[in-house]
Amino acid sequence: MTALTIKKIIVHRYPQTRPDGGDWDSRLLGNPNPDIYVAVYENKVKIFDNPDRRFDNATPQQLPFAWDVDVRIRSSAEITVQLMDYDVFNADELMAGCIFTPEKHFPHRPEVLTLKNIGSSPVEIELRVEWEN
Ligand SMILES: [Ca+2]
Ligand SMILES: [Ca+2]
Repeated sequence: MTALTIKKIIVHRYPQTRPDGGDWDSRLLGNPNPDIYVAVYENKVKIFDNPDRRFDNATPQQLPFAWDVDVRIRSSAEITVQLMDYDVFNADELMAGCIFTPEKHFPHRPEVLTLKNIGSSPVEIELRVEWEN
């Protein structure tokens, strides 16, 4: 089995509003800006998240957001990286997600994987990884 380990996750761009243009959080409850953390799924099974290490009330001026992590994934698996908005009174919200299969989309095994999703939920996430033989 070929595998790689995500060592760092860096967010360079995130959707600043919901797809409908609304705020991620209610201004009535305080700050409208999202509280950002990441989640990683391998073949639709969640294998990592870090809500305790979120960036509260995030603004674009604070970019990039970076976390040191240690998440081992299979290169043949479908990997989903999600940006999440931590919420207190309801379920956390999915802000944006990127789906890729390492060996298919990065066959030359770079140490930096750039994930982008442009459109109604623009996002750019950089993964620093270590490949195994
Ligand atoms: Ca919210
Ligand atoms: Ca929130």
